[in-house]
Formats: sequence, C-alpha cells, structure tokens
Amino acid sequence: MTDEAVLDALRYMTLARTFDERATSLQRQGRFGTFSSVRGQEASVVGSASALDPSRDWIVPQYRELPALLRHGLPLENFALYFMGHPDGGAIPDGVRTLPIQISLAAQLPQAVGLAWGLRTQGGDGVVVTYFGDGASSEGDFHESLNLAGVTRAPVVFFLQNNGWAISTPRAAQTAARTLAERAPGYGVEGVLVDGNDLLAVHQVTAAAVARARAGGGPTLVESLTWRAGAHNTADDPTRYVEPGEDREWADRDPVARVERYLRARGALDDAGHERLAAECAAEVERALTVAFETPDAGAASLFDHVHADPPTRLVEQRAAWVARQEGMA
Ligand SMILES: Cc1ncc(C[n+]2csc(CCOP(=O)(O)OP(=O)(O)O)c2C)c(N)n1
Repeated sequence: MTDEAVLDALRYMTLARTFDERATSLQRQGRFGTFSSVRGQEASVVGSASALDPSRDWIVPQYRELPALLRHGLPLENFALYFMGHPDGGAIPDGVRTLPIQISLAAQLPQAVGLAWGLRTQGGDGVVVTYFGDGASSEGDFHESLNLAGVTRAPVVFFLQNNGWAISTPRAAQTAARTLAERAPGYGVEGVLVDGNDLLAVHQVTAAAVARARAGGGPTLVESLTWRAGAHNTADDPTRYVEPGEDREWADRDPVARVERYLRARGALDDAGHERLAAECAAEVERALTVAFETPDAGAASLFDHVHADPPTRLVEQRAAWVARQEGMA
C-alpha cells in the first residue's frame, strides 16, 4: 500500500471509531437502537475493503463493518438511520454495490455465493467479499456456502473475522479445529490465516484473494485473527465473562494506533495532520447525524412497506387497522 492509500485507510478507521463513540452515547440516550461497534477490528475491516473496486466488486456484510460500507459508497447518514430504526437506513442507494446488513448469523453467506456465481455467469468480472464472525462459522449456512462455492468456483472471498468471541462464547467452544482457515481445503477452497490487526497484511492477503477470484481461480476463506475491544454490542456486559486483564496484550495491538505509528515513522503523518484528520472525521459524523435526525419520521405504518410488492389481503387489513389505531391515539 502506498502512504496515500494507508492515510486513506486511516481516515476510514478514524471515522468508524469516532462514529462508534457517538453511536454508543446515542444508544445510552435512547436515540439509537442496539449498536455493534467495530472497535478493535478496524484494520481487519478496512484492510480487506481497501482491496476492492467499488465500481465492480460487491460487499455482503454482517453488522460490524461500517468502514467497509462507507468506503464502498454507503452514506454515513444511511448507517445512522438504520440504527434509528428508519426504513431509509435499510435502503441501498443505486450504484452502491452492497447488500443490506445481515443480523441472522451466516444467512448472508449463501446469498454471497449466489451473487458471485451470478456475476460470473453473466460474464462480469466482479468479486464478492462477504463478512462474518467465528460464531457464524458454526452455522450450517457457512458449510453449505463453502461447499457450493468450491464446486461452482464462484468469485467469492469469505472474510471470517475471528474476534475471539460470539457474544460470551469463546472461540474454543465454536470448533475443535486448530484454525478456522484450515477448514477451507475440505471444501476445495483456498484458506489463509492473517493477523487481522495488521492493516497492510490484511490488505495484501485480501487483494491476492480478490485477484485470484477475478482471474477465475475460485473462492478463498480468509481467517482474520483479531480481537473485539469491548462489548459485543450495547446490550452486552463483557465484564461478566472476560477475565480481567485477558485483553491486555490486544490493547497493545490497537489497530488505529498501529497505523498512526507506522505513518509517523515514515514521515507521512505529524501532529498537525493527525489533528486535521480527527477534526474532519468529527465534522463528518456530526454532518451525517444532523441529516439523520432531520429526516422526517417514516411513521409506524412503514413497518408494512417494502416487504411485499403485492401484499396479501391479511397484511393490507392489518395495516389499515394499525393506521386507524395510531390516528385514534394521536
Ligand atoms: C441464526 C442466529 N442465531 C443467533 C443469533 C444471536 N446472535 C447475535 S450476534 C451473535 C454472536 C455472533 O458472533 P460472531 O459470529 O463471532 O460475530 P461477532 O458479533 O463476534 O462479530 C449471536 C449468537 C443470531 N443473530 N442469528
């Protein structure tokens, strides 16, 4: 990666960390719903996303990949609206090649394989990168997806973020395999293990997997070994299951500080540049939050919209009853 590319990556990492702090505070105020932070995993997410070409590649996300979606073109205000429960937050603007956030573990993986296989069948050269965690790798969808991808040689990169935990379940309780990456050859898929807190290493490994998939070389499973710094989400209390001091060694490997140190050592970042970056990110987060909070309320009846093109009678009746009830309460 050039210094310029690493600076660009640092911008997305800093933006995510700034947004994380505001989102956590807004959740505490009751203005955001439950929020999952990407803190600690920024190098893993940004290093992989920066290996993609947003004009032809696709991201099929889980719920912890804000900076990847931003780099791919999703406006930050859409992400904020999502956590405010606004339907606009689930809408992906035209031309942005990402699927919506997936909460149901591993359910995005068969979709990623189908999308990749479809792109190839239509003669395109796009590659799909799909994100998921160590917990999701215990789901049947994971195994079915790797199996199908191996057989079809679909241009898909399975990007497994092993952050040590599935809420309170440790990685060791997910599988007896020594590593998660080594499961890949059993499906005829390439498997790679990478230090997920090293931006440059993650970028290099993902870029190689994307190039191979684009050239017709088939799928890869990347296991990005990282660490969730803090809670699973704003509803979780890790002090109940993480031993005190267990995360000490990972605190020393903070991915944002690591990239900052790297750039400073190369003379590509100084105090003034760092302050400018922090101020720009803070301003961008405030801009996006202002847009989100000024977006008109969608109304409770929007619960029924965007689900069926042609809703069944039962739902049409329920919607009418719901609207009448809301109006009666107004
Ligand atoms: C099918 C399914 N089962 C259970 C849950 C509840 N749940 C939400 S997140 C989570 C843990 C996920 O851990 P992991 O896959 O490692 O991803 P991480 O959140 O650590 O990034 C669980 C069990 C769910 N969302 N979907």
